[in-house]
Amino acid sequence: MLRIRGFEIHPNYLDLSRQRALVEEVRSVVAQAPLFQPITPSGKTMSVRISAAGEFGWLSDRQGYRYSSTHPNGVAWPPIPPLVLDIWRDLTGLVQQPECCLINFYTDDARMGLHRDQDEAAFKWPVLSISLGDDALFRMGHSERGGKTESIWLHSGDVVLMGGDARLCYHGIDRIKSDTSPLLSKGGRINLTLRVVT
Ligand code: MD6
Ligand code: FE
Repeated sequence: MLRIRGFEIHPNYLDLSRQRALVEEVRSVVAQAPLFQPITPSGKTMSVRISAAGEFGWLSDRQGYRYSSTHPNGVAWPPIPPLVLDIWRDLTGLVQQPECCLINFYTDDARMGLHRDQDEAAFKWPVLSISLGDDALFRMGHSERGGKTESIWLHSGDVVLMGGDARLCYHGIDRIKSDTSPLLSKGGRINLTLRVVT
């Protein structure tokens, strides 16, 4: 485990067979709750495609960023898959279960601008993030905008726990390096983030 400013990074936490099993679970979720490309409140189309599992999914549209108990198509989100819940329990040690598993899918040219995860009702719970597929350059900043940032490459099977001091720090994905993982046959990257929402 390495710690960068309160971000707890667990390189290669998941071996290849667990990564493959997780991808199957994600495929089953997106078969029920299709990936969609959200629009930011300012009207820009996000470059990632997203979906979710759990009681709540996160989404964005012209009305703003928020959690919703249904997919934009009106259907409830599928439950959070068991292997995903196992990782949450093992790494957080919490009895409290996550209420949202957000799924981000990145093609080669997708990115995620610097942001804080701040749409939840309370910030005492950590956010846990799982990387699958191609490498991604993850940038970490401070609790306010500006200042020096630090970046690391996240690889398939890496897990990041963002709690305590890091919980409200800015972070983002600058770029994806194509063809760096054989996990997804068509390439790209899947990121799962688990949160307690209410
Ligand atoms: C990503 N991750 O890795 C984007 N959020 O694709 C996040 O936005 C994130 O990695 C909260 C905690 C950890 C994260
Ligand atoms: Fe985030």
